[in-house]
Amino acid sequence: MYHSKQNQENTMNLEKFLNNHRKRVNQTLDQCLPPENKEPKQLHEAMRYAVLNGGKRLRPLLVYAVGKAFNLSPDILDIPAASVELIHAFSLVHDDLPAMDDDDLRRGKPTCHKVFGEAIAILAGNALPWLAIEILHKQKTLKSNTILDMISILTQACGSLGLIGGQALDMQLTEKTDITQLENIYSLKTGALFRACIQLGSIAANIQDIEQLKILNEFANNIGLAFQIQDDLLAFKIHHKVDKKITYPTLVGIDQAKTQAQDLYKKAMKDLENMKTDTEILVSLVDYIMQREY
Ligand code: GRG
Repeated sequence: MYHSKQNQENTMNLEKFLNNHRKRVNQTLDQCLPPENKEPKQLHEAMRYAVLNGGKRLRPLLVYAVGKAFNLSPDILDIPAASVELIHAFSLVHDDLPAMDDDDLRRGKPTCHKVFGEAIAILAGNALPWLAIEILHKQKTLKSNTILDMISILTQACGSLGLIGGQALDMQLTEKTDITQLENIYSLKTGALFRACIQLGSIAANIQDIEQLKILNEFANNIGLAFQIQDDLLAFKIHHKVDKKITYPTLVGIDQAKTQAQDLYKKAMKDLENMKTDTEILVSLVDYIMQREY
């Protein structure tokens, strides 16, 4: 009885959190992206299309959820949360290009290059991380040192030792790739941005406790890897076949991949139990991410 009432309450709290914070980040993104009627109009239209065409906003939600665990007011995190989403949007635009995954659809709509052509899509993707840095630099709420740290976190997460490097390694995958190598690629291509989200939240809250920061980093590693394995599994479910590409399920089989994703999510939950703060929303968010169907 108590448990079901508690679960109901947690679900309501999560729903409220998702709605409020998605609205916040969408508004911030809308405000910080250049308007479509400003030259170069087509480029700006493509940037806005790539960012504002839906998306679950999981990375910004993670930033806000970490902030909430440390009692931070969300307005402090609007710009950091938006900046990480801009980088994510860049990675998706480029990932969809013919030279990469060559996808026609993203979030159920034609990909950026299908609508605007390859050249504009490349430029729109290129412009987004620069905008992320610019909005962080311009914002007035956080201290300059905090902003510099945030810029450093994002540039590292984005660069050749982060998601771009992970993508480069991903393109060199062969049948000889083993699971350790694949996990390393996932840790860069997907995990780097998840780690950045957690770091943005904890830096904004000025958390110095090394133990707590270590736990949060471990938490980010666990959900980052679990999320990418789940993404592989969802791609399999949608296409009813294991992709030609080497992914987690192609290396270990569907059942083993499912077990591994579940184990990682459980580890992430355990990490949260070891935090000294109120992680209720983070727990519910992990639960929500675990159950996602797209
Ligand atoms: C600079 C040429 C060049 C490439 C950029 C493309 C790239 C580097 C990195 C790709 C990273 C990538 C696409 C990783 C996959 C991560 C992933 C599972 C994305 C889907 O995330 P969701 O489900 O998407 O959060 P939504 O649509 O909800 O935002």
